[in-house]
Amino acid sequence: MSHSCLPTRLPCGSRVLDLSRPHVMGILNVTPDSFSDGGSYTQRDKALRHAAAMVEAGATLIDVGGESTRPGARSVSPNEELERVAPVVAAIARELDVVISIDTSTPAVIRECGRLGAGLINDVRALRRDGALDAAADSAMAVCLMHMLGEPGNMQDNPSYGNVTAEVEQFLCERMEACRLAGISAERIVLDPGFGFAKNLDHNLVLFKHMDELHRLGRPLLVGVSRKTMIGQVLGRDVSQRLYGSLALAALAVAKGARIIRVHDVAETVDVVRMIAAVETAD
Ligand code: PT1
Repeated sequence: MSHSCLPTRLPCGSRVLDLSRPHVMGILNVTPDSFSDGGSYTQRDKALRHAAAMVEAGATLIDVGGESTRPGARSVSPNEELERVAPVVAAIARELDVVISIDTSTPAVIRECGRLGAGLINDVRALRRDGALDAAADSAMAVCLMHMLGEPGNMQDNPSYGNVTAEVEQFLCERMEACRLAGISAERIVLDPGFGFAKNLDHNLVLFKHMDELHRLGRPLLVGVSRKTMIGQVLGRDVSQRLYGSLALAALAVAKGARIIRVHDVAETVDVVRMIAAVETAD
């Protein structure tokens, strides 16, 4: 299926995302640093101001994450995760005109954030945790199903594929079927190849090149490559020097039909995406 015949309307709780054009999702991490003030007013206010700046810069989704899922990250308890993200989700829902995405695999977090006004469940585990399918089915939120094998703690230990694109497609197809059986309609689903999740550099590059094949599944694609190791490996750049590499991949992902691009550098990516959209909608 070519991406030109993909659905253009994604229901996200009480909001609808118009996918006839590509969107930029801004990353909002609410994982406390070493000077931990998790759950404090300062942390909440800082997160809200960062979210507001990203919306001002053109982000139409904000992805709120309270558990790091980068390679090697450790997991946090559901209560700790909820204490971090719930106040931030509530504040964004109150103050900003934006779809709130919640980067979580935890059923209690899915349920509470849905109640607080979140519009999309962004689950790197594709609703495989116990109770996650039911929590999603009981909500009206959209769902992003991402490909990963194993857990963030061990996923980069020698990942191996015969045909990475075919295996990612098969996995996503199976998770869509699990959603269907749980009562989550296909109209709510977005798919993500999961760059940097259980994939080495070659896997990431081949999968990126062929990601348009995933459109056979009939659902919009979300892509997250911002500042990732694959860019550092190709360019020999430290994480602070990966903006141009990230923008190149954002442009290429949109050219291949991806509809949501998850990034740290919102203003820069919005220019890239708007320029491509202007050309693609010309006639
Ligand atoms: C992603 C994603 C995500 N990435 C979605 N959610 C992260 N839907 C968190 C590295 O190689 O791509 N899609 N949530 C961040 N995870 C990583 C993974 C960060 C790998 C960095 C790397 O550097």
